[in-house]
Amino acid sequence: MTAIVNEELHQKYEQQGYLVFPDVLDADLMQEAKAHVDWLIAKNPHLRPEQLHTDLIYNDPFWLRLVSDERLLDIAQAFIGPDIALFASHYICKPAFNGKPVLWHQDGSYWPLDPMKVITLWLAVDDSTVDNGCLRVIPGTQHLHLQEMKGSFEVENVLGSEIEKKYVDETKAVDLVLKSGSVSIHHPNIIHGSKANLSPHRRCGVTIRYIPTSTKVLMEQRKIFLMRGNKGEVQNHYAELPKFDANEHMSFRGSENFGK
Ligand SMILES: O=C(O)CCC(=O)C(=O)O
Repeated sequence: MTAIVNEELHQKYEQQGYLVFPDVLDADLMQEAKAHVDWLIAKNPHLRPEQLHTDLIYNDPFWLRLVSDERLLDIAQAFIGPDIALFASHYICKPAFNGKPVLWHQDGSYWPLDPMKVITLWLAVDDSTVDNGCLRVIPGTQHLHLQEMKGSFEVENVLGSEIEKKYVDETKAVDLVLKSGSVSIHHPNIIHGSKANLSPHRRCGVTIRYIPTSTKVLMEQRKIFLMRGNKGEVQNHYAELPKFDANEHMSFRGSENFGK
């Protein structure tokens, strides 16, 4: 379903710093995404499933096919305009019974972007519920300036850092309960996180960070992908799409033609 982003939704995003778009991607594609997560986990036994991070995307046609989906780009375009690059993407897959929490943080504090124009789409791969550790946001905190995140290791957690507790009023937190294939978006300054997964159900979501190509990535070694529109004037480093190789990559619908 193509999401319609009207003026009312834009205003809501301005006020809350997040939005939810139900049923964006179809069940067939989500089946492929689930198979992809299983494939990635099997291929990377040295990584925790919460840590299937951006480094892996450069040689992964299915991952790139997923984040280039026009339905996702249409949502991104409504917030950052028609010239779109992918800056980062990360599967945060919390296994049943011992999935780690993500402590409260602001994304923008970790990112070398100038200006900090970026939209995160969070795509539910599995159904994401209160029990299995869905994403939680504190509406309105997108108006807080970016703070320095502090190292935090008291409890095992995905990022190893968090925002100082004085900025967090957990009583205002909203749980983003999403069915597989649904999407939430959030602002780079909003305070958000998620609890541990102690339930018998896996909770996997993929973060997708899109920037307008007018945003400069201040990190020499980071290559980004042009997803839609033009590269424009700003000198960023662009990666080519990998060509599908059946010996190396996960097969998916249309994979034979990917990158050709
Ligand atoms: O998936 C999660 O639980 C946390 C995601 C997150 O922190 C993000 O999208 O920035």
